Amino acid sequence: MRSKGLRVDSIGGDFVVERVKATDDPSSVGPVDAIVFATKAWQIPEAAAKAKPATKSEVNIASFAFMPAKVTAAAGKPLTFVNTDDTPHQITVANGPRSEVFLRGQRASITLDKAGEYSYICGLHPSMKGTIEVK
Ligand SMILES: [Cu+2]
Repeated sequence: MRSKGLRVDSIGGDFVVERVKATDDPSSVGPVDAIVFATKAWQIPEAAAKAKPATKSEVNIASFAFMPAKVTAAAGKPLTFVNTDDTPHQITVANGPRSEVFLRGQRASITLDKAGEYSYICGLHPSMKGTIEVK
């Protein structure tokens, strides 16, 4: 698949998806349009454990974007942001808290105490936008 793409034979018409990201590490995939999850039967328990959704609230920052752009957090619990960019970032909630500036590989957390929907930006790059729904 990495070299030839993914050929799909379909009654709606055959096609080839030319750019396919094939990996054995689901955590490295990031946001995608669709996932084909293929594994050998005896590897199901191991593969399923790797594909488990994250249980804690965490937002990744990569290529000047928050992923996911909209996240749900629990009231009163810290929401953590992980910077994977080479650039520093700073979480700035509209009419709310602001994180310290944090660098590549660093984490920053903010805590929102009241339920509601909050918009936030990067204080250093205001075009970076995200939404936090606090429940
Ligand atoms: Cu930034």
